[in-house]
Amino acid sequence: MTARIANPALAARVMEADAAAALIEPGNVVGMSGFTGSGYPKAVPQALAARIEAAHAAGDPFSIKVWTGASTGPELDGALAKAKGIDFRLPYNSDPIAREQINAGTMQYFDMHLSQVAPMAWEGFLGPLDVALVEVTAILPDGSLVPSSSVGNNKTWLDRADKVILEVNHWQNPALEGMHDIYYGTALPPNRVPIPLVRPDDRIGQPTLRCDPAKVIAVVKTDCPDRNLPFKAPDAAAKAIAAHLLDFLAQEVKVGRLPRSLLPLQSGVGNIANAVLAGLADCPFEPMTAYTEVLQDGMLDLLASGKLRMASATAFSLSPEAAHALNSDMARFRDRIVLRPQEISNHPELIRRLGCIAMNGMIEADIYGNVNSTQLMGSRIQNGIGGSGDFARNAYISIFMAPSTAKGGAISTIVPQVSHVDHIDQDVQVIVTEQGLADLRGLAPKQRAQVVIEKCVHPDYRAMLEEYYSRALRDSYGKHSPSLLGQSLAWHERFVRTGSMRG
Ligand code: 0RQ
Repeated sequence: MTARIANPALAARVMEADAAAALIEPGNVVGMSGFTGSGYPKAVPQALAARIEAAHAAGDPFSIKVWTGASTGPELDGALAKAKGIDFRLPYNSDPIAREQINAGTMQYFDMHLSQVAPMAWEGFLGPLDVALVEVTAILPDGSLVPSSSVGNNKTWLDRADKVILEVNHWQNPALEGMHDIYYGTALPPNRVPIPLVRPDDRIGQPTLRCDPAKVIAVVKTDCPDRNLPFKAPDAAAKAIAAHLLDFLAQEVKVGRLPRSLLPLQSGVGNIANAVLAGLADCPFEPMTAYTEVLQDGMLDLLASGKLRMASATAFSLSPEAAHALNSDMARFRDRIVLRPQEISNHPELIRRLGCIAMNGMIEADIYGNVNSTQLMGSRIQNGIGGSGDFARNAYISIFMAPSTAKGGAISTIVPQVSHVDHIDQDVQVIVTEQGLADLRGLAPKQRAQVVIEKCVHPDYRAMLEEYYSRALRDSYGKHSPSLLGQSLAWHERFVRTGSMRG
């Protein structure tokens, strides 16, 4: 078996990764495939990194601008960042080397809502795109492309780029063919029309990506696994957060605010999200659906057990074991999974219409329910906003969760004021820590503060927070959302100075 390249014109453009990388020029903007560690190109970025390193060794400047779907893997972001080859990056990153360079101020990073990347590219706001570098599963006889384990922004990169380089990855399961739904009905205003999706399972497009063969300058064969990272077993805090959240959902069903099958689930990445999904396996909700951006292990387990009827996403983000389970039983899962472009998986219109239950991690929240998802101590990027804003603002219920402390207790994640705001209080309805769950729906600021302090803060920080809040109630300039401007960020300032928020 070898990579499936059934179009003769494209088969004639097969070359080694080094030769393909030589076609990318210094300063090029390269739109790459890849979303949460799946479906990203693996060979050409590494060959390009080697070329960049050689150029630097010879004293020549060489860097590129990288656009992707979301996070990729060490062969892409890691290799290119290590070579100091990326001077600008969008829209989401979790690579540690790239993160270090962003925080050192040597890489520019445009952290965007994931639903907005493709529209902004079409609108011309991001500038021209020189090269699309996209991993696919196969090339069909008519030159159309079977997408890989993520769709992300590939449709837009292939359409917008002047030149296209394809990696055909033989490692990807051929049975992925037919799982994708690529919608070509988007248009720019004033010609935009409603997107005809009313159920999470609706298929509104075609299973393959279109690509003008005349633009394809190279095709590279690969046989490389995705970056499948193991999940940590949920710790006590993750289990407690999951338990609070599942109780809340059960109560919502009981009082009739949610149907017994819940509403389409959106779940963020990470161990807490995975613990919540694991907890859902033992709940009476069924048959559930998911309209989300990533399918992680917990979702796959729910699909396998039948609790989850179907799942719509833009990418997989699986542990090695789950990737193996999926690949060895693809036929069973294929008809119940739809992978879509991220402008559709994360589309505000669709999230609002479907009534998603959004469950995302956070860095910190304040007493009024503003949430910081991205920046440690207000200035160091962790990953990026990703899809959390797309879902939070438009969800039926928008939930954020985190342990109540970080860094061994030196940081309280419930603070007087967040050091950076990603999600304003109006977009945050429920906050959960291992201490408890704050249901903020319908509450005014001072009512919200009371519930957050009572339910979510760690006991080590409760007295400090109560003390701050009572001073704010007394001395604040306004009494709508009492705040002491000179003191509300003092906890963060103390951590930066001393290594602990504790007084
Ligand atoms: O640092 O790695 O040095 O120990 O931040 O924290 O606890 O590992 O968090 O993996 O659950 O991710 C918000 C980042 C949480 C994630 C965030 C430190 C902590 C650790 C990471 P170390 P954890 P998780 C769908 C939705 C935005 C995108 C999103 C995220 C590190 O959920 O990226 O939601 N969300 N997308 O020690 C200082 C605090 C801290 C703190 C934690 N208050 N102050 N440091 N840390 N809290 C998916 C996509 O969009 C693709």
